[in-house]
Amino acid sequence: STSTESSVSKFLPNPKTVAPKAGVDKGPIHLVEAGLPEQLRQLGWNVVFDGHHLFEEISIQDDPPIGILKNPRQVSKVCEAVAKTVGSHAKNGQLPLTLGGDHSLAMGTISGTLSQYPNACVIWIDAHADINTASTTDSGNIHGMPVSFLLGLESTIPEFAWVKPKLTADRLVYIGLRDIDAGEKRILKENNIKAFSMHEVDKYGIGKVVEMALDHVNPKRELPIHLSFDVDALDPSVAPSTGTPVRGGLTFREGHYICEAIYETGCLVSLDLMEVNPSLADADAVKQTVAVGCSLVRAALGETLL
Ligand code: 4U7
Ligand code: MN
Ligand code: MN
Ligand code: MN
Repeated sequence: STSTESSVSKFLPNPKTVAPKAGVDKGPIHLVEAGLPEQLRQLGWNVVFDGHHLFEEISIQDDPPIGILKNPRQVSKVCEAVAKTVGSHAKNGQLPLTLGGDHSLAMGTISGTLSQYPNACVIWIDAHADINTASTTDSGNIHGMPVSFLLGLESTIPEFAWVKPKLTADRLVYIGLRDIDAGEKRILKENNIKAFSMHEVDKYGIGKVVEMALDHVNPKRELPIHLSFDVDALDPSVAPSTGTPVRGGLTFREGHYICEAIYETGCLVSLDLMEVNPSLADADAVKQTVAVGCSLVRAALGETLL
């Protein structure tokens, strides 16, 4: 086996109540049932599968909106639990793999990663910037907001006071953006956040874009990396079963190249695969999306073509 033998992966879905469109909670179950744990064992990983976290014990019945934010207490509590779980696995020297579920979970996973690796950088692969604040969001969907909480741009909501913003703008980079709200564009500019949209992917090619992204957040290739991969970064023809598809996305190979190149740095310490939603498409589309999701995770965890 490779350098991965003493590492461990784990899997966490999130509850239905967090998903603005029902069904995103079923994504993780499909990925596991497609054989992802066994596929990672084949790559030489010692996989510890915690089981599916349904968070029934922290299910909140009465969770009225705060402003227009949907399910705020439930999302907050689940993310806090995820932060603890991810943090404790990281502390044990394990590499936490979190399968979502919606991308608000990254508030938890990245908080957990930063608790063990305070100098970690975040590579965020997405069609969206997920950096709305309570005052800029039009949808009230918290999966469009996690980055603003992690950066401390949104600190007005007491229910989310547990999020200790430890991420700095210079340790965050995006690849794949193509659907950014006006308020988000302003936030990206004001905070000088580096982003490679699909325009840059077309212009420079994915190899150069990943190199530039790494040069920005991790110039010496020595800092720990948290990779948060929203499957909607891929083109909808490649990954159709997701809640907020946007045309003009990454190809199958571009998505995989990102994962392979980050694995090659040897710096990956934590990995999210988010927004697989099996309820939103026909059976073939679900199968295709689940297969590509498993394949991306394998690529990030060391599967090579040769
Ligand atoms: B995802 C959006 F308005 N920006 O805030 C919003 F376009 O995790 C989309 O990237 C957010 O899938 C998408 O609701 C969140 C919208
Ligand atoms: Mn996202
Ligand atoms: Mn997205
Ligand atoms: Mn989405």
